[in-house]
Amino acid sequence: MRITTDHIQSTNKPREVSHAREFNFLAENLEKKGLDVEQLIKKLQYFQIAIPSWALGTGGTRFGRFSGGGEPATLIQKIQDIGILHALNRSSNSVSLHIPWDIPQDYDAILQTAAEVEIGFDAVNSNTFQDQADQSLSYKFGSLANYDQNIRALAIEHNKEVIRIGEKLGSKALTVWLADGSSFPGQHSFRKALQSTYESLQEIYKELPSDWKMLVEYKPYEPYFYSTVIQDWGTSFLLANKLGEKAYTLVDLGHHLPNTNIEQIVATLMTEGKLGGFHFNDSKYGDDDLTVGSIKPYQLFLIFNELVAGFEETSNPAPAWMIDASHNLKDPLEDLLQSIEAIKLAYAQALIVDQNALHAVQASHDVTLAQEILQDAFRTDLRPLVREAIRQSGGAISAIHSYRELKVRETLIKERGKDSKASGL
Ligand code: LRH
Ligand code: MN
Repeated sequence: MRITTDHIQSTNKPREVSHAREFNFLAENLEKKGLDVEQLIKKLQYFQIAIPSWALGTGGTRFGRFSGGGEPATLIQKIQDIGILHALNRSSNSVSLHIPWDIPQDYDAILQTAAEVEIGFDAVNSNTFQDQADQSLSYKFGSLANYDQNIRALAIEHNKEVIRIGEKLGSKALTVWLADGSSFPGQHSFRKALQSTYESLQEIYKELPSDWKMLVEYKPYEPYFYSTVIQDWGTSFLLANKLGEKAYTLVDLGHHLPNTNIEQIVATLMTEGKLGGFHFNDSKYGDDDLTVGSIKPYQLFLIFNELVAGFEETSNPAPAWMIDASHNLKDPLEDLLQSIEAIKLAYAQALIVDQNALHAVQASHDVTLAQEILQDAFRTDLRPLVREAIRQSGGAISAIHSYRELKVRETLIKERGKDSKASGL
């Protein structure tokens, strides 16, 4: 199914008057505060979020998976589905592939389909947390950290293969998330596992093209439940520093122990110029991979407040903006549309924070006014601004409503059947 401009215009029509009234009222108030609404709109339009190729089908847990039908069974269909998202919200112009879940078969067809729906290729992800059917050696006890040099070599070669695949698609970054760890005290040597991981990453780093980045993703636990080699931002940062200037830390919002101050981690990494990217999602307990902003929208705002200030005050390069979620209950495309809107809203709220006023009250220890400045931005309903930025880009005023009124899922089920399954989590 292709979403056309006619589709967008027909579903926008009944909303244009109420949207224009809401937007004009908001724009007037923002200009009264000295904000440049046109510039805000440009920044929001420029902000694009990559869609994970592994989250276009229904996700599940060990307790079950309840598929919704019409899922993309091929990489071509996945790119077409991302094309549907991008046509609706003009905010998701790239895909982040996971290898081998999404090994391109026909590069020309993939690149042609992607070009037709204006989709590019963001970071490619390696996978040494699962054994492939024809794999001779197992990653059961680790990959880049494995005691067995042959298993480490196999995992290193896989990461080099993923870089080669990414190069053919125009990707510029490799994301390395290692499940490697232990589930029982004494199972492995923490120091040996870290040293082996570093040496293995060095081998992969040597293979990186000059204009590529390596994004080192950390996670405290799962699938191992006693230790993870790259368990926290400090370990990822340590490795990225030792590896070199092309290596950075990737922050997956779900990869933090309860009550971790993630916005402070973001600020620290930006101070060091080592914040490489995000996997946006939300969570209540563990790595729940829920819809972005569905549980902790204030934390998401505080993270973007550090990002906006950090862009002004540090030389950290623009990070990779990616979603990493799993859709166990919602229609995957609706879930992604909601996540993207939540990310753009948090960015918009951070853009209207008066950073100079905030610095002034911080310097004068006026703690009360500091909170007033932040919460005034957080409590300003900026949805009309985000919608206007999308509308001016040719997108839907309300992506979710247009998605439903255009009966996209029903059409995909007709085209692909109720039982088509997407590869991935
Ligand atoms: C690990 C993770 C990682 C991906 C996987 C799909 O929990 O966040 O980013 O490789 O999910
Ligand atoms: Mn992730």
